[in-house]
Amino acid sequence: MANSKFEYVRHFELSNTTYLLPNTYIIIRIDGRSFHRFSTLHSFTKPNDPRALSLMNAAAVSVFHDLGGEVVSIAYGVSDEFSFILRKECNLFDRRESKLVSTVVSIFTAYYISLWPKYFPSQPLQRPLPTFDGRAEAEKELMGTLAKDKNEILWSRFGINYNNEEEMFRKGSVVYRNYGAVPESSADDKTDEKDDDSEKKEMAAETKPTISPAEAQKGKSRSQQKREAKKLAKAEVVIEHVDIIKDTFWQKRPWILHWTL
Ligand code: DGT
Ligand code: MG
Ligand code: MG
Ligand code: MG
Ligand code: MG
Repeated sequence: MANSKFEYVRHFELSNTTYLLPNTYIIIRIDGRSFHRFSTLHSFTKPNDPRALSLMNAAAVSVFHDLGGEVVSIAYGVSDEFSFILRKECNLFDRRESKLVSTVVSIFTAYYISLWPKYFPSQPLQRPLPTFDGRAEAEKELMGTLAKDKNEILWSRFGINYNNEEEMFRKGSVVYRNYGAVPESSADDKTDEKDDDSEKKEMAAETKPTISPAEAQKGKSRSQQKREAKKLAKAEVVIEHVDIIKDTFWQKRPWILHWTL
């Protein structure tokens, strides 16, 4: 093709590669393809099927393990969607968007299918098999984005009758590496038994991190920081159903946003 009249084709191939902005969080959002149909076909309970959500969570945990501890910082899931936040410093695939998105979607789908019988022992997987789409966004600030997502999902998509539902249904699922041994579903994260209006207002407000990266690392030498980051990369991956909008979630887990590799 070189030096031929078709050489112009190369131009389009090259311009196809997007490198995501360095030193920003990468958010990879995956979403079940035609899950309206898929959920009916597999008799998911309405509106929330604990088996289906637990399977989503398990597939998300598998993404953490498959990619290793230095890639995904935190993930948030609800319904047929999961958002994976990659660490700012992540340099996997030179931050090429298509490689990152296709890899996460592929890992997630593979585990969703292979783990299916564990969560749906009496419900064989039917065709069309489950598939997911994916897209990437690069974000300077993380918390506002998650707040927006959650706000949108909870209020505009599902309505407001969520105060009486199970934690997993109301709050979605958050997946992260538990470096700091935060007590499971700690009380502060749960104190949100408010009326719909005040909660709605709170969710609409953009939350800002209350600990700066400098503060979180205060008094630590570079080598100490590196040691901690290494330990963090091996820490256990946990699933919680807690409020991620409030500052307390982030204050108690400063390593999620602030620890650098
Ligand atoms: P898409 O994403 O454009 O390919 O199309 P859908 O059909 O996946 O639409 P989407 O993602 O906006 O909505 C998710 C669908 O999945 C929605 O119809 C509800 C269904 N779904 C998700 N989780 C559950 C569940 O736990 N139980 C039931 N019954 N349905 C669920
Ligand atoms: Mg969709
Ligand atoms: Mg979908
Ligand atoms: Mg969806
Ligand atoms: Mg290859």
